[in-house]
Amino acid sequence: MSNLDFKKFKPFSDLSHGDISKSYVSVGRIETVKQTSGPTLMVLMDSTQSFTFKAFIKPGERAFPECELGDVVEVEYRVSERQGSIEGEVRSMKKISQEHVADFEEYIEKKEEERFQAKDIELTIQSPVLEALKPRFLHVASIIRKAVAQRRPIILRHDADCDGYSSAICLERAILKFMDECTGGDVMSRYNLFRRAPSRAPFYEYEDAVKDVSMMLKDMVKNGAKEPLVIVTDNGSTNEDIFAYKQMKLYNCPIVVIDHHYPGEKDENGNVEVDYFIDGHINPYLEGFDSNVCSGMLGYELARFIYEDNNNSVMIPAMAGLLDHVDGLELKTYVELAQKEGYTTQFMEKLGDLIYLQSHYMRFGEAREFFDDIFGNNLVVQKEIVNLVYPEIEKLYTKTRKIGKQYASVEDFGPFYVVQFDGEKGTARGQYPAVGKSTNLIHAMFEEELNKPVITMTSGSTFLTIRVGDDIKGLSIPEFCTDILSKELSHTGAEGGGHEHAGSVKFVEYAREEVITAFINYLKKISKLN
Ligand SMILES: [Mn+2]
Repeated sequence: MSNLDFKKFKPFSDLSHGDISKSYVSVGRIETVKQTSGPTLMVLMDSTQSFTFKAFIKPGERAFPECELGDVVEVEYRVSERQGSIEGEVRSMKKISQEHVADFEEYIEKKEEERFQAKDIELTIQSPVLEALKPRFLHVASIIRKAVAQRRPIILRHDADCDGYSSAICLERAILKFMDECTGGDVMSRYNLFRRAPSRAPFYEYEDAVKDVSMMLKDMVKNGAKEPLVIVTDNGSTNEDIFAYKQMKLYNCPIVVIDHHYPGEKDENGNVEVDYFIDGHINPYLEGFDSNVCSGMLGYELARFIYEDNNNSVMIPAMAGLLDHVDGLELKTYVELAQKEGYTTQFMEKLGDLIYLQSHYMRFGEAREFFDDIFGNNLVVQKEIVNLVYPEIEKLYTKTRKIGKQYASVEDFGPFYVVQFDGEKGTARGQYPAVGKSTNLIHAMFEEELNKPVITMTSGSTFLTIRVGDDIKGLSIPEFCTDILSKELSHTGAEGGGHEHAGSVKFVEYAREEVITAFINYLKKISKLN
């Protein structure tokens, strides 16, 4: 048995527009087969990259049916142009002999390994947190690069706030850049193999996973795609995400997480609970730090390990940190670097606020090109959209504050004030700002006006949203949920959580008064501690 000499075949990465009309022979594995109403489209991959071929017998008829998905074939073709890209017009195609398939697999695997391994590069800033996370950056970047190199579809899930978008856009750009390198710049691959989707709940919800699975299965049947890699950012580290992970794992999807929310304590194996369901995890808590290095910063650094030359501006991690209200050395450094590039703190805060508004209107939509522009692909749009939209946002905020001032009730609890606002009577459904943001605005307004700390409660028939002033001690919303709601009021269907001083609770409509009374009683206890 002789070894197949791969050197005599034309590597796909060598093909360029200069080869148009020339004929070659190559060997590759069939990665995609798509039957159109005209020709059969096939994507082949060799040790260098993937390349699209067009084979035609009759309109709508599958060409070379003996060559199936996953087969390694020898293909004779002529290079032609289609919409600015190049592709191969197949003259003949045949499966290579069984003994040579093993050679090919071995050869391609070795080459792939070299290609997808992330390079150990420097971080953009000096930070003990990021330095401690470096092995995790390398591990997760290699998983992502491998998926791209192997034409595995990618679903990028993220929180729908500024930090979540910031992290996701940084990753999206790096992934698409590396994908271009792997496909020779094929535009369709960017849309067939990559999808970004915001999650409305502050975690990867089961509803999201069901949508992802149904799209994935369609893609597998229709386009012969592999199971997708799921990337979750600015969400994903907490127990609430596990149900959705279990759904994706039923189909063997690899999953990686980039987050800065508290993931729970490590067990005796050094794992947090979600670690048993995912393949890679970046979170400052895992190395003994806290949430002050936010997802936008983690995504910005990780993007460089995926593809170093990725067009991300240092303005993005700075803006993410400002809007997520984090503090520390990293925020300070990124903001200084962004200022050197001409971005003022004020501009970044406005732009970040604008992302909340766009996200609100976009709901589940990807809006890839639009967000790419807002994040600086088009610097004129980035600048002008702030001038265009921010005055409108300010009007909406002023309106909300006035409504809050008129209708909210303020009660003196001794060491602090309790502000109560009806979120259903005081905000308009579907309009910006919604309840969460309105609560922030009203809370900030009363904090500024009153001479003691403030707790703001916005309630509706099925929810209670809470904001607590920094100086108030002993109060924890997650603790209220676990100790009081789930123990004493489990019949209300109440469920909730969040951070210590900002969170929300959902319950059935019958239970509104009960839950509010329980929280007021909890506050009375807290008032004695302050
Ligand atoms: Mn965040």
